[in-house]
Amino acid sequence: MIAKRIWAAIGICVVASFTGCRVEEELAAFSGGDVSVPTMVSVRAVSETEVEARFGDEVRLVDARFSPANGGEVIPVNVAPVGRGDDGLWAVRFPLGRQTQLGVPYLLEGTVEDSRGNTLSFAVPVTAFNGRVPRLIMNEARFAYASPRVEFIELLALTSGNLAGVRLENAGNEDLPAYEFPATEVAAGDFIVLHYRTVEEGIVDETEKADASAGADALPTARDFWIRCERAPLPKTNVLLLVERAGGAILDALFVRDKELAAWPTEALTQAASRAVAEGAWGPDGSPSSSVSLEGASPTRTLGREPGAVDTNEAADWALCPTKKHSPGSPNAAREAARSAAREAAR
Ligand SMILES: [Ca+2]
Ligand SMILES: [Ca+2]
Repeated sequence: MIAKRIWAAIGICVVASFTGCRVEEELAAFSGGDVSVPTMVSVRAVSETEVEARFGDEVRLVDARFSPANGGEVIPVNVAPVGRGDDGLWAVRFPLGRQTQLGVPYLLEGTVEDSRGNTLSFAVPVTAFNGRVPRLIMNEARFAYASPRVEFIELLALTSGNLAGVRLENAGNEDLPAYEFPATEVAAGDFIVLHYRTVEEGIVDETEKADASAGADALPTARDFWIRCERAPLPKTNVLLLVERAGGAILDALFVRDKELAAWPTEALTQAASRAVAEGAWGPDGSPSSSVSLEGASPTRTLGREPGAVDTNEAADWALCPTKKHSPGSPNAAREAARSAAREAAR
C-alpha cells in the first residue's frame, strides 16, 4: 500500500492511500504526475449541531469522529445524506449528537473512499459555529498613526451576543486581509476596539475582562483587541467589511480613500466593494467616489458616526471629528457640540 501525507494550506492533515490492486496503475500515473486521490476542499461548522466537509469528487464515508481538540468527551457523529453542491463539490454533512461550545476548538477525523477504492484519512480543526453573533456596526476609525496612537476600528454592539468568529476584513492589505475575533461575550451598548498595531507593553486581548489591557487607547470600560503588527496595517484606500463569520453575511461596511480615484487600485478592493453593494451594506455604488474622504484626518482627527444616527450605509454617515475629539472605546462626540467646543478652544 502506498500512503502519501499531504499538508494542505487550510491546515488539514490527510493521509491518502491506494488499494493494493491498483498500485501499479497508480504508480504509473504518479510517475507521470497525474495521481488522483480524494481531495478535501473545506470543512466548516454550518450550525451548532452540524459540520460540513466538501470534497473534490464523489466519496463514501468510511468512518468519522468529532471531539474537542484539547481532549474531552467525544461528540457522537451521525451520517447525513450526501450530494453534489451548486459549486460542483461533493458535500458530506455530519450531524452532531450534541451542541458545540463557543471558544472550544474541535477536531473532525475520518476516512472517505472514492469509487476507485482510494481512501483519504483526515484530521481537521473545526471552529464551533456561533449562533449568537450580535448586531454590530463600525462606529469610529483611525487610519493615521503616531506612536503610541495606532490605527483602530471601533465597533459598537447594538445587541448582546458573542464575537466568536466575527471577522473584520481589510481588503486594502493583502498581507493582513482579515482579523477574526475570539469568543467574547458582549452586551448591547458595549464598545469593542480592534487596534491594528502593538507598540506598547501590557497589551492583552480582552476576552474575559474589559479592564485587562494596558495601552494609551485602551479604556477599562471597552473591549480591546490587538493585531500583532508593526507596519502600515490599515491602508487609507480601503474597503472594510465586518462579516458575521467566514463566508457569512456582511454586518457593516466602510469605504475610504485618501485621494480622488477613478477606480480601486486592486482587484481585492474592487471585489470587496462590489460584494458590499450587492449585499446592501454600502452605496450608492461600488466605485471609489462612494467612499469617505480621509482628507484632513490625523491621529486625533478620527472618522466617526454621529451618535444615535440612523445607518444609511453611505459616506454621509461618517465625518472627521475635530482635533483631539477622538474617542476609541467610548461614545463619539456629537458633531455640532464638538465643533462648538473646538471653536471655543481656538479663541
Ligand atoms: Ca479595555
Ligand atoms: Ca468612539
